[in-house]
Amino acid sequence: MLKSRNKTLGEFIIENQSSFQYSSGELSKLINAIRLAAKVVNHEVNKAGLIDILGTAGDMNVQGEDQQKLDVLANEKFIQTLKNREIVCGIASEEEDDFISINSNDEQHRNKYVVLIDPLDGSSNIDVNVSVGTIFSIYRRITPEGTPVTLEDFLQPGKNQVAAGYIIYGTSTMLVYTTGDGVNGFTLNPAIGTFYLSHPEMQFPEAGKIYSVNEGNYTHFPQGVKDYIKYCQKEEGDRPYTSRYIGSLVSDFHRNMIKGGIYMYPKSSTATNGKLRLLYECNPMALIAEQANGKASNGHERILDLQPTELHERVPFFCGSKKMVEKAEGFMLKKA
Ligand code: AHM
Ligand code: MG
Repeated sequence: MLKSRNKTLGEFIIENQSSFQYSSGELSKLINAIRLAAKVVNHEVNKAGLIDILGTAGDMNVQGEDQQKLDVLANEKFIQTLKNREIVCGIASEEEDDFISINSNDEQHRNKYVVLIDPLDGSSNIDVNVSVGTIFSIYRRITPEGTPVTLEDFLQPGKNQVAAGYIIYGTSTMLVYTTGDGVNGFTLNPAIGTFYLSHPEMQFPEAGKIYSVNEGNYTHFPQGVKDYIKYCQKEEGDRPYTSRYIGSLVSDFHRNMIKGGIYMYPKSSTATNGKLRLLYECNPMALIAEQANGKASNGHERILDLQPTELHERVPFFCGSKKMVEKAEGFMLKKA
């Protein structure tokens, strides 16, 4: 038996396949495809600093190919990998206006899963060498297998997710995911291109001392949010809390899960539903949060209970250590 700390992601997927309720191997293949695309995108992200040397977006590279923006490239890599392996019946992406239906007439390849993805979140951080991430969410389709997917297959409440995860391209590259049985984190050893289980059974501390919000928007926030921020800053008990905001959801979430904290992207007078997208940003992070003993809310309701109505809809987002999210909700209940 391998020591858990030496386990590779590949070994972990095989070992845990049978514990998954619909175990047919399909979900394992899907996670494997995401693992592969993650390595490809990681390679591209690591070259970002060389863009002026290798050519900027719109330029031709030495092979005579067009240079692409990294978020466009990441989108293509994930979609290509998932399509080529014939393991999903549909894909929705932040980078695509509409969902992509993948039809296969082959009986063997009548796939049940749809994937929703934000291929490169926080991409405005790339130019300044700050961590970015990929977020993914997986559902079983609702419509019958063998027929083309419809919008209904994608507009499922987050509680129906069978798996969700993120990749963080940071000081090291990590893949963190859940299939509904806890959250595990794997770190890439770039020398040999293998992910190792480095963070087994990740858990949000019950309470924390970090709040993450874009305070530049403070004057536009609802009164309840302003009051909660003032509470975080007040000199009392274990406060003031520390303010940390990278502006890259995956990185802010990851730090808060390890150290204890709350991430907030509230609605404001200039953005009535906030900024983040329900289907491929908030839902997957909410599932991971709940599986890691944290909490995710739109300020009043559980994110995972919300019935989506549009592919790219936005939602206010409060996510992190359970006690902190509950406290923030308390302030919003008093003053919406
Ligand atoms: P993006 O999908 O365009 O990258 O936007 C999502 C990102 C999140 O990662 C981050 O938390 C947030 O936008 C930052 O927004 P702001 O600059 O408004 O604070
Ligand atoms: Mg995004």
